[in-house]
Amino acid sequence: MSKSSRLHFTHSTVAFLLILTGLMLSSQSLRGALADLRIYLKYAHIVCGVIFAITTAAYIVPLTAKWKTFAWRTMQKAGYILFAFLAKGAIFTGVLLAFGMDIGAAGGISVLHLHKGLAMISITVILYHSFSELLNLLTTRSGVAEGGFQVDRRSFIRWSSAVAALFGGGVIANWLGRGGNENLFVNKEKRFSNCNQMDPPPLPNLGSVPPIGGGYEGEFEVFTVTKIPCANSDSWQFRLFGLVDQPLTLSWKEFLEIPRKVQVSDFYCVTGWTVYHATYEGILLSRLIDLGRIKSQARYVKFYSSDGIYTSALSLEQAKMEDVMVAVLMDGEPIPSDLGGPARLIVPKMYAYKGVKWINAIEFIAEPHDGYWESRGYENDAWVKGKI
Ligand SMILES: Nc1nc2c(c(=O)[nH]1)N[C@H]1C(S)=C(S)[C@@H](COP(=O)(O)O)O[C@H]1N2
Ligand SMILES: [Mo]
Repeated sequence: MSKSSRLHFTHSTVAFLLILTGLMLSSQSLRGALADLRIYLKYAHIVCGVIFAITTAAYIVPLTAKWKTFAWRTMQKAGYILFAFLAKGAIFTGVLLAFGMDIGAAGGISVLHLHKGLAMISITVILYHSFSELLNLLTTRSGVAEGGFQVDRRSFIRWSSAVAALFGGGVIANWLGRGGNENLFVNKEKRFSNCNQMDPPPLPNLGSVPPIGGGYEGEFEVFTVTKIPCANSDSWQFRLFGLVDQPLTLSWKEFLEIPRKVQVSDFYCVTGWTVYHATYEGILLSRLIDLGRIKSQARYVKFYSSDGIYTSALSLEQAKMEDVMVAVLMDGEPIPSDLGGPARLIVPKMYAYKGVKWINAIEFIAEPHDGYWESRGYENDAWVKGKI
């Protein structure tokens, strides 16, 4: 193998692995199934990204040399420029993601959405490039591509492969979109499903309607590792148990009688998307802790979800932070089941994997507990860091 074809081989293999691990990380339908692998997939994706960046840079010298000597067709040059642009963007956003950095509420678009958008266009370009090169190779080898008539035929093949590539890119984008309810770009019109039947609904306090935060910006991705559970006010319960004087079980009605607070906070997912200034109304966790009348041995608070699988935990000190709450309303409306309603935990200073959706129980414990993602490599102290 020549030096240049070795480079091309490495570059394309790495690009393939990059796309594969990227798709596995962003697929919603595989989120639960791949949970144990997630942290390794993430590292593999980053390592591939670094090699991809190096091999992309390694193209600069041979390409500039070729650029001068060959009378390249404009389209070909445009193709290289486009790909270089996309690669640079994908690498830059990838670096931001790898270091957990955020670009701020720039039109509500998160780094992750930019990264995915660039990746989608790159995949289309790569598919087109591979298709046309492959067909080119096949047709020249069998000798059909020479001669006047065949030139038409070749351009026909090129065009049809372009269409096929676009179609393939579309299918992939659609697959990702459907599986995850994810949008590449902001979609304010989006409505979330709500299968909860809660009677009465929580009455918003002053500040919730109209939301003092002015309504959230950005886009939630509906994340779950299980089927979305649906709640009914007749059977819904909230339990406080563990190291307490007296375990407590609250009905929906009793739960709604506890005073609530309204606050505005940002919502950070560790994978790189953010929702800005959502107005939450909920019961402060410190209030629930007081209600629980905990024993002195209690050092940690463990949270349960009605999905029966997901848990997380905070130290007692963290749980008592003034903005940690079990929210029932967001921007003045009941939190839909898609987003963790009827009640979900909100821990604004930490990544959202602490924000247990469909929360239905709190246990006071003496030893730390590794929750669902924490036992799969995520940090227990999930402080949001690296905000630019
Ligand atoms: N029960 C439950 N809670 C959960 C999760 C989950 O899969 N199940 N995912 C967590 C993660 S990683 C994030 S980013 C947020 C996503 O919240 P959303 O689906 O409302 O956007 O919920 C968190 N709480
Ligand atoms: Mo997350």
